[in-house]
Formats: sequence, C-alpha cells, structure tokens
Amino acid sequence: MNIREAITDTLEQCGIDEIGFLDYKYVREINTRLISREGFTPRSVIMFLVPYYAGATENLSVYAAGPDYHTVIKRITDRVISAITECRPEASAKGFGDHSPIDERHAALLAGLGILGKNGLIINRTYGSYVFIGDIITDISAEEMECDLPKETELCEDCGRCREACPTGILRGESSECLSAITQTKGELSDGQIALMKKYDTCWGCDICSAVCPYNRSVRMTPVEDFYEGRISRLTKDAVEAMSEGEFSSRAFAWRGRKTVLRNLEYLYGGDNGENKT
Ligand code: B12
Ligand code: SF4
Ligand code: SF4
Repeated sequence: MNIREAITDTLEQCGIDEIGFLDYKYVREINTRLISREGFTPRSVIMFLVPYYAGATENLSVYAAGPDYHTVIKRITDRVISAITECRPEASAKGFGDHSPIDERHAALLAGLGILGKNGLIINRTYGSYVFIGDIITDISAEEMECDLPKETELCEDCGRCREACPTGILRGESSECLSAITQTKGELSDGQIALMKKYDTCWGCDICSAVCPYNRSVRMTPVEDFYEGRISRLTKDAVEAMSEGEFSSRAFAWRGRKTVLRNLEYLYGGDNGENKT
C-alpha cells in the first residue's frame, strides 16, 4: 500500500486534515539528543496541525482549558505509527509534539501548513493560530514517502494589533519576556512579573497576541473530539489542591508541577480562592 496514503487516511480518521510530508534534510534541529537516542537515521517527517478548542476562558490560557494536548498528540502519533508499522514492518518512526527535536513552527511553514504571524505563531487559513503542531519523524526515505518540496514562507498582513496589545512589550522589542513564559517560571517572581499576571488575570499562559489577530476571527471549530471533554475555564487553589494525581497529570500545565500553578494562584488572589473574580 502507498505509505503516504495510509498515513493521511489514519490522520484524517483522527480529525486531522492539515498534513505535510517533508524531507528531513530541510528541518531545523533544536534538540538533537531527542532524535539521536532513537537509534535510527531520520529521513522524512510528517508534519500536521492539531486544532484546539478556542472557547473563552477566565484565568488560564484557552489551550490549557481542555485535556493535555501532549496526550492528545501522543494518541494520534501512536495510531499513525501503528499504520506505518503495518505497511512497513522494518521502518522506524517516532512521534513528537512540543518537546520535539525540531523547530516545529519552521517545519510547519516549510510543509505549507500556515503563514508566519508577527506574533511568532503559525496561522492556518482554516483554524487560525489555535493549532498545535505535531510531527512524526521516520527513517523512510523522502522518495518513498513522496515528500513535497519545501514551501516559501508566507507572512501575515502585519496589521500591528499583536504588537500593540502585547502586555510585556516583547513583540515591540521592549522586553525579553513573554507573559506565557513568566507563568511557567519556577521560583520567586519579581513584583513586575506578578503585577503583569494580576493585570491580565492569568495563572497559566497568555492568549493576547492570538485573541487580537484578525486571522483568528471566524475560524473553524476543532474536529478533534478530545478537546471538548473535561474543560476548565477557571482555576482556583481549592480546585487544584483537590485534583487527584491522575486528574492533575491530565492537564497541559502538569509538566511544570502543582507547586508552580498554586504559587501563581497565590500571587493572583492571596488568601482568597479567586472564585468571584471576573
Ligand atoms: C519554547 C517555546 C515557548 C516559549 C518561547 C516561545 C517563542 N516565541 O519562541 C514560551 C513559553 C514563551 C512559549 C509560549 C507560547 N507557545 Co510555545 N513553544 C516553545 C517550543 C517548545 C520551542 C520554540 C523554540 O525554541 N523554537 C526554536 C527557536 C530557535 O525558534 P525561533 O527562532 O524562536 O522561531 C521562529 C523561527 O522558526 C521563525 N521562522 C521560521 N522560518 C522562517 C522564515 C522566515 C522568512 C522568517 C521571518 C521566520 C521564520 O518563526 C519562528 C517564530 O518566530 C515550541 C515547540 C517546538 N519544538 O518548536 C512551542 C510552540 C512554539 N508553542 C506553541 C504555543 C501554542 C504557545 C503559546 C500560544 C501558548 C500560550 N497561549 O501561552 C505561547 C505563544 C507565545 C508566542 N507569541 O510565541 C505552539 C505554537 C503553535 C503555533 N500555532 O504556532 C508550539 C509550536 C508548540 C506546539 N507543538 O504546538 N512557547
Ligand atoms: S495581529 Fe496582525 S501583525 Fe499580529 S500576527 Fe495577526 S495579522 Fe500579523
Ligand atoms: S503570548 Fe502574550 S506576552 Fe507573549 S508575545 Fe503574545 S501577547 Fe506578548
């Protein structure tokens, strides 16, 4: 069976319809160790977008309101790797999403899955920038995979809205800090960092440069069913403390640990549980 068709069919069964096939020689490696430990020579990479549910949230980023996207991407890549192994038992393949050996935005651009926004995000014509990027690296040759030639990078219309709205000024070159990164930083935060989190009422992530982007108006809702389940629009200290280990580890912020999320909630609301803040 044609391997490219088998992979495309499997991804489509998972609700994924933005897919590209690249010769590995074109990607930019950012963490070589992650691929060298797999013990095979990477020759091709399947790039795909995983649109997420972008409904409104209160004090956490929309991408983190649903189930952990790392788990969703793993479920998808596991299915695709099974399909690859069925067609090519001798092939090796490894799936990634976020914690990847490659610069995923760069590879998604080369695969033609979107345009590059001035906010640094990949913007897809159908789903906007509310997409995660997943990748499966294989040792199947680019010829056998029928890889596409890398696409020219297209840039957004540069309306300037994200630059204007960015709370830290990183998009205006006035700061080196992103609010999303501040919420993930371990240890004690500075008064300035805490003030920003309070002003924008966020205990995890930042959606401001996505929310103001005109390409994110009237985007298609995600076809990936997992993202409609178990959504949380507001985090409180009580709710986070009450989560079982299993519940906590099924969240996008779990990798950073409960302590950091609780610290952020303490910074935001002090002794108050934060239930009544709007
Ligand atoms: C570290 C990291 C962060 C850091 C730093 C982000 C940053 N701006 O680099 C922090 C914690 C701040 C962060 C925040 C967010 N992140 Co993040 N992050 C990553 C991670 C793990 C690595 C990024 C990295 O270091 N790349 C390598 C460096 C060297 O690349 P770079 O030069 O910065 O990247 C640029 C080049 O590739 C350039 N480029 C490529 N080709 C070309 C061609 C031309 C002509 C030009 C001009 C540029 C260009 O475009 C990129 C963007 O500027 C990636 C996953 C991955 N493995 O790629 C996710 C990733 C980028 N993050 C993602 C997301 C969703 C977010 C948030 C929206 C989450 C949130 N709501 O809080 C924010 C958005 C912040 C923002 N505006 O960028 C998604 C982006 C999906 C998308 N649609 O683009 C990724 C791809 C994860 C995933 N698998 O889905 N993130
Ligand atoms: S808000 Fe405007 S400048 Fe920023 S990414 Fe969107 S289109 Fe580009
Ligand atoms: S995520 Fe927030 S702080 Fe980071 S670049 Fe976008 S608007 Fe600025």
